[in-house]
Amino acid sequence: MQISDGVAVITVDHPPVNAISQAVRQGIMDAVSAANADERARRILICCAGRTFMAGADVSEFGRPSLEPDLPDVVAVIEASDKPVVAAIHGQALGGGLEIALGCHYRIAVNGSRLGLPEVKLGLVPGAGGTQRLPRLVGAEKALDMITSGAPVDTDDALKLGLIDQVTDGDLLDTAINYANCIPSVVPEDRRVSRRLTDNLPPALFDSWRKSKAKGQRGVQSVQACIDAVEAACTMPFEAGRRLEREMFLALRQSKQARALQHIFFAERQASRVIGLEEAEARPVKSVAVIGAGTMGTGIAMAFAHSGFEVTLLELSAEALASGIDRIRSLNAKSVQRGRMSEYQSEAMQGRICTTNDYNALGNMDMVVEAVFEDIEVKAKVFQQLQAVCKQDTIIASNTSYLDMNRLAETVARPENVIGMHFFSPANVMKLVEVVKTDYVSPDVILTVMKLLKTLGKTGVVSGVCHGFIGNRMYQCYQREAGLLLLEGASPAQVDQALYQFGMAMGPFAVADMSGIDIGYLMRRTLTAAQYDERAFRVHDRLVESGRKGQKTGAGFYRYEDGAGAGQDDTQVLELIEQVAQELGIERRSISNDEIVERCMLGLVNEGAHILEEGIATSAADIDVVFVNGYGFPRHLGGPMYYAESKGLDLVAEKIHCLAGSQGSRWWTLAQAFEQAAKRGAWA
Ligand code: 3H9
Repeated sequence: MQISDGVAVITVDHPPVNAISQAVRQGIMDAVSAANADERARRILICCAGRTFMAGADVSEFGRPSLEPDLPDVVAVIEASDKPVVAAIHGQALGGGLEIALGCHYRIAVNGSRLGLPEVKLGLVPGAGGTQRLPRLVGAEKALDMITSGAPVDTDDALKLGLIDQVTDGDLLDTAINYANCIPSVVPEDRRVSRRLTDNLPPALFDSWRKSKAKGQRGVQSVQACIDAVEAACTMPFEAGRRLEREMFLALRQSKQARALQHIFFAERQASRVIGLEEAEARPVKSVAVIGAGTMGTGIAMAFAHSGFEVTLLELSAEALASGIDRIRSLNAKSVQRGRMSEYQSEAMQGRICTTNDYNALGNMDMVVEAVFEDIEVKAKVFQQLQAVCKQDTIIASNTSYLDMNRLAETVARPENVIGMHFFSPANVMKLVEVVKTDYVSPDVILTVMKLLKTLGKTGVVSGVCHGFIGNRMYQCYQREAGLLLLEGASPAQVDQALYQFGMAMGPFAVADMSGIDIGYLMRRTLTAAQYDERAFRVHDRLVESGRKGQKTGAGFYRYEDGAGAGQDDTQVLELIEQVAQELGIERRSISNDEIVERCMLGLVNEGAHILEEGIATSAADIDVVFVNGYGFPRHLGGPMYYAESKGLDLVAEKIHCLAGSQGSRWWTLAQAFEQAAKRGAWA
């Protein structure tokens, strides 16, 4: 603590994000007491060193016994301070960080800071008074929105809501000290937020939030607990509400869901720290081009432009280019309509995308991402044209979902500049990108791409080269089991429902209809019989061959009437399934939903273990990140590998042995990595 111009400045300095560890809690508590006792100080300021205000409680402490002082007590000491306390916020004030700021009597923030209570995303309720103080400051409905979504607000909104008192573009410390010297020297009663009254909202309103969140954040316990806690703020005195919040926090902290969500939180961060890049140096990327104005190309161009990059979109056909630009305009218009973007942001973003049909315009590009048709010959031709015009060190990335990136890299003179980037559709929305590491790629290129993805707000996961990389290779095994279950007696609706109830965003047949069954059909034409189980996909293939390609043709596994999004069961499909089962001599039987979920999960996990053994994925946690961010796997179950570990790897391995007995060993051989992990009880 330092005294500056009559203000006791308490600076938290705990890199990288000032997470509120035991030492930080103790330090703040002691410093507030010392400042109150120090005659030189008339006011107190809490600020942070480094890149951000406190980003929350130290999540790595959650698995261990609690250490005093507890955060709620620290916040109570701040709020009870006789001398006025000002929080000076920059970067992010999240979770416990915002709760500390709510305990302060005044809040000032640097323009562009973000404030929020993201605990729900970690399977928790805010545990240091956030659910009780926020409704008293910004109103119960806004608090419900912020706490159940976990989404932060920016300084414009925070000011409008009364969450902060002032925004500054200047030097935070100077401005905050001046501000502190202008506030009353005695804390006005309503500046202690816990003393304020809350809104008197009707119970029906909380019930309607419960219902709507039960749909939107299906199966996530912490969301419902957050609503209960905010309701308590509206119906109970502060102290009773705070005690209830604390009980909920402590109970949820032990929950399986919280552990799974925290696993994914750390796994996502670990995925970006790629082993072997310690000596690498990232190349500067200022100019970017995207080849191909189809759905993927335009989505990728939007992702770059959205993050402030100037993008050149190349397409040879004027017609395709025009329709690509139309697509960008209409997607932006929808975002503006939904309030996700302002008119101004949309215009500015579109203004950053320029178009060309001439490869010579790409001479100065630092990076080019090709997103043309998924065919190695077509892509190789694009690579030839690129190497003729690009600089020596231009990074050439290929957006591919399964092609052999080593072969593609071999088609150019500088394969060290070539990398795979498997974006997921829609590429401007989906966070996951598999970064495909060829045998030739330079570590500098991998590092550059991983850093770039972070700038784009994406989660990159490095994958080795194999057909389908991590995600699609595993997903094919999941689809295989779903396909076989149809033949053995289930219907598409039963399989989809069982997996939806398990928590998947959509069932595999609804997904196939949505993305087009013909995509998998064309991809399978590139495989040999040994690479997949033809039986499992025979119904898919027959549907495509009869013109039923999914939603786009009005029929696939389901029938879609008048363009309706939700499909209807179709007796023709059920008959086709029975016919194919008969052809293959598969006897149909009654199948339980539990068996459906188990078979599909085992299919995923068994392949995941082979992928680990072959070194295609660096860790089981990386696989989890792929499935949670790219395939609609429920985040609160932590990803397929974590899910298997939580069930007991020895039990899961035993089930795979049993399946090898009943289904044959072709797809059910246990990887050695699995045998070893089962003995350890953990993947690593
Ligand atoms: C809470 O507050 C509970 C309270 O209500 C009640 C308590 C009683 N703890 O993401 P980055 C690490 S719950 C520990 O790459 P960015 C992270 O692992 C908490 N470590 O940076 C990484 O380590 P490494 C509520 C944390 O700039 C490094 O910091 N708060 C924590 O892209 C850099 O992280 C949250 O949920 C933490 N709380 O993003 C906020 N946070 O370098 C969680 C980060 O070894 N954090 N680390 O891999 C975030 O959302 C982002 O980290 C943030 C910075 C936006 C802050």
